[in-house]
Amino acid sequence: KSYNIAIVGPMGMVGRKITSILAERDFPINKLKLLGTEKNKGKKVTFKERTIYTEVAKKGAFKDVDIAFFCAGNEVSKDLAPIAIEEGALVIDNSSRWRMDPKIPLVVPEVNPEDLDWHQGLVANPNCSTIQMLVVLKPIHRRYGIKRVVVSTYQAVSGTGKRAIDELNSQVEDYISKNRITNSVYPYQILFNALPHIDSFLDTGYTKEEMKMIDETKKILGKDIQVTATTVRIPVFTAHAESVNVETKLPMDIDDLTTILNYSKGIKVLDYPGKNIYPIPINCAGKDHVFVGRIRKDYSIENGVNMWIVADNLRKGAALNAVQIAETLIDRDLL
Ligand code: 11C
Repeated sequence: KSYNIAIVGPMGMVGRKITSILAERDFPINKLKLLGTEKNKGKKVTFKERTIYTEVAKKGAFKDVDIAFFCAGNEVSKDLAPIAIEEGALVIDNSSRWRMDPKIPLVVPEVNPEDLDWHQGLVANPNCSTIQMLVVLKPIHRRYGIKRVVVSTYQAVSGTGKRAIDELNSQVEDYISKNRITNSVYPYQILFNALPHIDSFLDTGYTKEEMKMIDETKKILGKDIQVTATTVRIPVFTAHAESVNVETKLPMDIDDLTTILNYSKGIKVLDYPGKNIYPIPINCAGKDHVFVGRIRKDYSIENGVNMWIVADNLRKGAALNAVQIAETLIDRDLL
């Protein structure tokens, strides 16, 4: 069987990635509709030797669509996703608009595929930094029971979008040409810097990105798990890195834990520190796995482990996870 697929926001970074991942994975597609803004109407996109022209995302466009990937931001998801559902499409939404709605499943296929069973027409894709952490936390939680997680992130500029990639590139050029370095996307120069500031600040002093990691982890893994987060932007183009400290209920043997992670779906352990082998963003960009290394006992508490988790934020953190949600829905006969 093959499906009619729509991508809402096809010219953005995640939209383009979804198109290429659908082709790479030979997703069973009958018709692919690329639905963008009025301004981008008629843009030519090549998909598996076919030429597709972008159309406008609007009411009526979803009548022949089985699965619609939304990656055009919160406003578009808020306004258009309910229309798409009404017209018969199953929506997989990359925005944060519907994630915390208790009636909406928030899914990482390796972690909670069973939550797809209660979908009512829309499945939400979690935030990129949450997805990669949860792929690693799930097998730990299943075996040892997680009490608390302390995470600090080192996030790539592509998480902000194309403008931020351009800004880092132009700061590199300005530095080399000895020009004055200017910034507009971030409040400070990002080149040679680290900004403890992703998304906007709330009255509590936390950022929205930090709260996404906390709230989404609780929704997916369990509300009893305590989570605290500090999210930081660094001058890397692709792949987010995370230092994660986990406290468990049961004692962990580090070798056993490493074996469990090695055999878990979607994870690759890279952990030979004596040989300088550990995950780094440059090597993880463009890959599908979540990479974990620097796995070591936390001697400051009874049952604790520290680790370093890296994954491509545009692939597993966004487009790939969304496509895997679609594949899992098909496997579980939930369309
Ligand atoms: C970043 N995590 O790296 C953000 C991007 O809620 O899907 C993704 C925001 C989201 O800036």
